[in-house]
Amino acid sequence: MEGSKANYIDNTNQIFSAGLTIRQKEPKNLEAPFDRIDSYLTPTELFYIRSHFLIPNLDRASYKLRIDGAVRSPLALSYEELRNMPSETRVATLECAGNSRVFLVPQVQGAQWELGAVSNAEWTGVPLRALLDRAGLAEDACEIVLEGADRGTPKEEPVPPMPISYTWSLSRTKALRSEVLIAYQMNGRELPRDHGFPVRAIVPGHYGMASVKWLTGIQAVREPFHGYWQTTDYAYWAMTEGQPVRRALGEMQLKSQIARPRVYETLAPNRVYTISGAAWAGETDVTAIAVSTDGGRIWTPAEFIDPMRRHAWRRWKLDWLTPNEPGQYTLLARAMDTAGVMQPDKHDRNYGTYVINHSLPIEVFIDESRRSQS
Ligand SMILES: Nc1nc2c(c(=O)[nH]1)N[C@H]1C(S)=C(S)[C@@H](COP(=O)(O)O)O[C@H]1N2
Ligand SMILES: [Mo]
Repeated sequence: MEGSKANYIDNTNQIFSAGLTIRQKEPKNLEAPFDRIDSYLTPTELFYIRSHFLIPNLDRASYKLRIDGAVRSPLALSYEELRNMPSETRVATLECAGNSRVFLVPQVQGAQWELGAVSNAEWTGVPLRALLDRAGLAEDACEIVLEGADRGTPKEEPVPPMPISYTWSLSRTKALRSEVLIAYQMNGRELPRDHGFPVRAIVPGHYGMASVKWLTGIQAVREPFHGYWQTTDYAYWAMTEGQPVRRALGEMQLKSQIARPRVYETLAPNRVYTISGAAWAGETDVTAIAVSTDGGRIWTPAEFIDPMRRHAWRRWKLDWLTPNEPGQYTLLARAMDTAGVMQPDKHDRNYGTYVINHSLPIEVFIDESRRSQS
């Protein structure tokens, strides 16, 4: 295999984990080491993996992508045909809606993600819009249902009456936006099996559940789609006219996370320590980060490492002269977007066990015994 990453990914396209944390062995749910975000793009072998069923084994030669439903000319594309269409490459951050769940008190059900169910990569593929144009999307199609090849019976009540595939629908508006890709490459190489080989959707700005892996079907529908994943699983209580209504999750909410120091790290007193992290948002841009080292009383602006780029995270840093006084200190980071909206300081319970985008407290210890170390 070509390239310097050949030692991580072999020719069967399986990732040899180099630093991912197992949250669930089967199906495969692995967390990225968020404290190691030294590069803007997360190396493919360190990108988090979130799967609901066993990973399907698709092969390029027999692969077909169906585009049907409310379209004038349904079609089925082979891998080669898809590869021969004009492609685009763009950077997008994926965050699982359950990222940071371990910070919820009291503890809730679900994978106990810490900070690493988020990663950033460069994706190459065909805009979904080009495929819908080619098939002739009907005027009255309101949603586009993306279907993956993985199947099974979910365990959460209410359990569907038969095995189901992983599906997610996008509004017509989002599906036609230029950023939505039907991707076959990640960081300049073929998609690894764990990340959707041979083809997946990438829905920048939305939580990860919309970026359907092992994509085999694209179906335009004339009625809103109410599949299991977006009603029972990834849904929340929205308020419309004073009434709570159940809605599918969508846009990622504004969030910053501290990567270093790590939770409960011990640091030397009276020494400059560079606090660093990353921040992202869904359909808006992150314009400022403030950091507190005293549990939220005083806030200091941090400096961005990466430029502002819609749908991609921005790493940031701040030099902190650690206190002379040993003890426990609580670090917080708070992002602000273009509209001046600030990251919340509490989890919104209407999101249940998802959308944990409040400022997460990182407790560290200033340790006297580290004073003498150089
Ligand atoms: N077919 C299929 N697509 C899927 C999933 C899945 O289980 N099956 N998981 C979704 C969820 S919840 C997330 S967060 C992202 C994770 O993508 P990754 O594993 O490449 O990080 O994939 C999404 N796409
Ligand atoms: Mo997710």
